[in-house]
Amino acid sequence: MSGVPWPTAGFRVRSVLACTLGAALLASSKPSEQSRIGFENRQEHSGVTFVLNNGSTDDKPIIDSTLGGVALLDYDNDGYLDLFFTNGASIPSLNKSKQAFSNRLYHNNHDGTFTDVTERAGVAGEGYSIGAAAADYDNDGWTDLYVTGVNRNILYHNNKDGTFTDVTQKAGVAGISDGRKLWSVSAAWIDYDNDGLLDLFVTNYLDWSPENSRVCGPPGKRLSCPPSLYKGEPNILYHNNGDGTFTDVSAATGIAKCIGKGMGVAIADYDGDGWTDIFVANDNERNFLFKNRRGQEFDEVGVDSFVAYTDDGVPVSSMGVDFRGPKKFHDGYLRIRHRIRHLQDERVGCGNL
Ligand SMILES: [Ca+2]
Ligand SMILES: [Ca+2]
Ligand SMILES: [Ca+2]
Ligand SMILES: [Ca+2]
Repeated sequence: MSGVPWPTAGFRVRSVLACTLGAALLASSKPSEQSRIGFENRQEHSGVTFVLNNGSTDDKPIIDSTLGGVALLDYDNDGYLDLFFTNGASIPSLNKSKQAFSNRLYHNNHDGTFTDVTERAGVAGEGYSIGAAAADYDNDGWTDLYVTGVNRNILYHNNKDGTFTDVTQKAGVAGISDGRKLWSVSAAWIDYDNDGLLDLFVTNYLDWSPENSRVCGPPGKRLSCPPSLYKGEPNILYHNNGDGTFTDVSAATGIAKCIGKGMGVAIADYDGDGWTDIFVANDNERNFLFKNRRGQEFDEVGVDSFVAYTDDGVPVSSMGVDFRGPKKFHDGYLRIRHRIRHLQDERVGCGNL
């Protein structure tokens, strides 16, 4: 697309690249006002030296293909977004046994450069980290940080002085369900009950451990095994109690009964009823759309809303997700209504994937 001369080739662009429909229409209607957005790779001189290290081994365990995560947050309230990266760990120990596995926080210097402040901030992390989500969960005006991972989830409280404190245990958001740490991938801060306090939704992926790790392909030519070889997991919803602690309300709200292979999560009030809903992108399983019932419980309505499957009626390897353009979503899923309808009689309930 970058080589297309836009005003003269606008029609061709629209024909080939449906994803750029809006931009192409703009180009054809107001060619003189079109904008060109260009990007320049400035990493080399930015001071951002982070290198992702998945700690993979010759057996290619499936965890090595699911990181890493990044969060943009203004942790020091100077008006400039700072950068946080998650990183892997040794396998099979799942420990950050060397600095190359450290998560990293970079302070934005306001001049296009960044300074690594990980050690001072105290956010190098533990375990095999995957994702991150930043928000001010205690409404003190300073953005806090939640890190997901295979064997360790961490909630960092912002101390307002450039440092963070690991408050995971006190807060009760370790990602443990029925005494077992689930492999967490993504997280979203959401005030699902409209009480003014951000609650925490965590997606969980596969029932993987170093002990049950499968191998695929011949020795010396191992490939990452497909997720179908592992059981899925329930997601977790934590209610913010307002005193620095959270309560796991996954069962009480109906979230826990839906077993999937959760990767990405997006939140929005898609039906405009004033209660924020949750979409979970499941890897090679049907996606979940959790409709919020007035902050009390959730109904999983993915199939009924035509967002569980593709327009071919099959699940795909859903990973990243975002809400955008309600009219576009509506039109798109109306088109697939008839293809999905036949599945409704056969569909399985949550917990039976
Ligand atoms: Ca900042
Ligand atoms: Ca805070
Ligand atoms: Ca809340
Ligand atoms: Ca809603």
